[in-house]
Amino acid sequence: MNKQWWHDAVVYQIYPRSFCDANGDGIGDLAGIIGKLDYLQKLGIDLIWLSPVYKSPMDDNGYDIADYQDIAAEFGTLAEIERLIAEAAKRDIRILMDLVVNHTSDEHPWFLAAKSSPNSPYRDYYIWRKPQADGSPPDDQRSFFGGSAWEFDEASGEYFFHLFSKRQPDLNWENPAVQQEVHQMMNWWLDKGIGGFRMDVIDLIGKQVDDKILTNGPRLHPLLQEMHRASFGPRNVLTVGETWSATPQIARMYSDPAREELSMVFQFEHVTQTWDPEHGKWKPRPFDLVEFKRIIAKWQTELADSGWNSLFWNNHDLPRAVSKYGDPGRFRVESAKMLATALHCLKGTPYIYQGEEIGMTNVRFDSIDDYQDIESLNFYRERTDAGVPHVDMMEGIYANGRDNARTPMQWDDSFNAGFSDGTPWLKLNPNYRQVNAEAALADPDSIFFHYQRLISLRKESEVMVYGDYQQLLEEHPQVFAYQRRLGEQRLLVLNNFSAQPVELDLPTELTGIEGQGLIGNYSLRHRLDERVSLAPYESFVMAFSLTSSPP
Ligand code: ISL
Ligand code: CA
Repeated sequence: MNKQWWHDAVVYQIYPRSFCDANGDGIGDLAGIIGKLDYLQKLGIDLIWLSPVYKSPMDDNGYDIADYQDIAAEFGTLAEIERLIAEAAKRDIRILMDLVVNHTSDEHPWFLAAKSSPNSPYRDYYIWRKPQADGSPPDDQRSFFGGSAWEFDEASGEYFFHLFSKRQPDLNWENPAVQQEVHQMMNWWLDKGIGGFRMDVIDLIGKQVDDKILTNGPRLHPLLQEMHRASFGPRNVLTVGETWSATPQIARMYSDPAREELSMVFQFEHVTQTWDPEHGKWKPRPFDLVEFKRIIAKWQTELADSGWNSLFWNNHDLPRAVSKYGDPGRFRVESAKMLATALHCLKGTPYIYQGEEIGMTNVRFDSIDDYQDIESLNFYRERTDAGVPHVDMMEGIYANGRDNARTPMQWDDSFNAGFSDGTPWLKLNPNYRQVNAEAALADPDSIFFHYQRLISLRKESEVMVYGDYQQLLEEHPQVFAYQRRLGEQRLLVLNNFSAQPVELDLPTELTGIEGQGLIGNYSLRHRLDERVSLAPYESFVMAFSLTSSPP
């Protein structure tokens, strides 16, 4: 495998609205992020994925872009993002911009022009279709945010297509002018010295609406190859696509370097595993560790030789890792560290979502009025109108609503957790008095320093970056165990995913092994006996070499 600089990199995702508010208007901003770069440098990360900061009416918190080459006033200015790029570079941190090009905002000048007249050269930048004979939408395609994917435009008597909110019209990627505009815009950002792009719902750009093909359309990979050629290809940056529909085979198409598409993609199989197969995220089902292990093993082995994995527990759309997969109560600290170890020792590029490094948890607000997320609010309205009881909807929102990830970052135990001097745009999680960055930095044994150690291990350990993956104890209902192997080098990673202690009989080839304890959330282990006992959520990593420690 050809080595790439991002193979041993760790990415930290910032949701700017919720990170740090420097001017007291209740909304996080670029100046706030710049003020926290020393904190991120201390953590040791290499890149920041910045969720969108572009000019936007904020119908979907910036995932509705009105100008790709300007910054929303509430976040700052172009001069400030240039300062962020430069200040980050001083600390060896690069910025990944969020590329949202499946759709724009309905306030983007392209859409305003498109809407102004069917003869506008911009009309064909979007997807317009005539109504059916009875005036109804062209088909029954639903939007991911509820309701029809078709919105009627009175002036022209046609419908336009939107897979997200009706204020996020989908771009028409079959139009070469759209492709060129996007490539130019990407180059404009690349010229500013950014580290690459995270590509929002990129698997949708090859859609063919008349044939009801949305994801993985026939033009998807050619479009990405064209994008690679026309923009980032020669720049040596990191590109990661958000691809809900990827199978390992498809992920190899995106990320096999020989195909010249992307560095890697986010796959979501382990996420949707916890959703109801029929009703989706609003009807969660319990986490099944054995199934989870099967999914991870599949991705680890199928992308072993060509392609590259990205590794994540959570992001700005998903619930907090420790609430979903660990124990947000009694074993919050232990389980947060265990989850970190389990993920960071896999092969791929790890992503940390802001607050994960201090073990932030999901939130439970009583009233729907305390929620802001368009997806949660639309679904709440739609389903309660259809008779679903309030309490049932709230259970779905508590488990999987996007605002879980978006409550303000908890910096300290002072007013508003040090996030803002004003009124935060979204209420805080009340646990900020205990769970905050200041407390974490004051405690050498904190989750923060556990992440710091995992990140620095990645820089030191070749087997952690390039070793192959070998699943152990496949059917064990509580323990996630695996080995990484590179030449004679081995990493053994054991994680108890439960609040119950476990007595483990290791495979004979592992018993009696002596090595070096690299990290642990209870203690370091340098030797394995026949039986290994793991405390609640205990996890440890041992490095050994086949030559120095014959079985
Ligand atoms: O989590 C989701 C699946 O139900 C959706 O909330 C989400 O819309 C989907 O993951 C796609 O996400 C991306 O595109 C959206 C934006 O709202 C998300 O924040 C973004 O990550 C539209 O741009
Ligand atoms: Ca602000």
